[in-house]
Amino acid sequence: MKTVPFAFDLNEPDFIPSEYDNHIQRRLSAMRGQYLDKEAYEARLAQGDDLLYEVYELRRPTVPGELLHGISIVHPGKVGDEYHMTKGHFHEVLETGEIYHCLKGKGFMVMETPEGEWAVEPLYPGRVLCVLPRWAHRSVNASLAEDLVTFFVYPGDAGHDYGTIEAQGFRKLVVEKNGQPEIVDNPRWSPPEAA
Ligand code: PAN
Ligand code: ZN
Repeated sequence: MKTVPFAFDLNEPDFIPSEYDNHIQRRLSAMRGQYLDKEAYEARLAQGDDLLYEVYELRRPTVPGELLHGISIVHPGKVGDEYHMTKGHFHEVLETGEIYHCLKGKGFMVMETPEGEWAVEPLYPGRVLCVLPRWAHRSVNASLAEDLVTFFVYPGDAGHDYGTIEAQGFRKLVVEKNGQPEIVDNPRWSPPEAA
């Protein structure tokens, strides 16, 4: 980790940072239980454990005041009707937000609060998205041809809570219908008081 101000390049066409501390690769097997169509998931996994998305992190100390940042790349594809997506999470320190800047591709950020409020925002090159504190977030690549590439930055002490989302998924799913992305209800989801 650097102790003096630093800069790096996001080289086109892939936007892989010229420097990074950590490279996370999430494969299909890491997404068990996240896609609604379990049969389609198992059938695809039987064909191979494909790489679905990658994160290049510039690490910083996990303390307030630091800014963690990096690049998230969701590769194109579907499991059943659902587009490739990140696991999604709440921040462990719920009152921390995040900024995303879309650099390439076409997709959506699916968001929700612990109280069940939801929002889905389109992502396209040049678009900047502010995920407010308390909002869980998942990026979805709605192109079947191109990577979805975003730059993100969030507080050093935010941490990640994946378990809450793993339990029943997000309230909304992004699926392909007649060749177009559509936002639909997740039948596995139930309101917080009934959960
Ligand atoms: C991002 C995400 C990244 C991968 O850095 O961590 O896009 O998504 P998952 O962490 O949900 O697998 C972020 O939101 N950090 O807080
Ligand atoms: Zn986050």
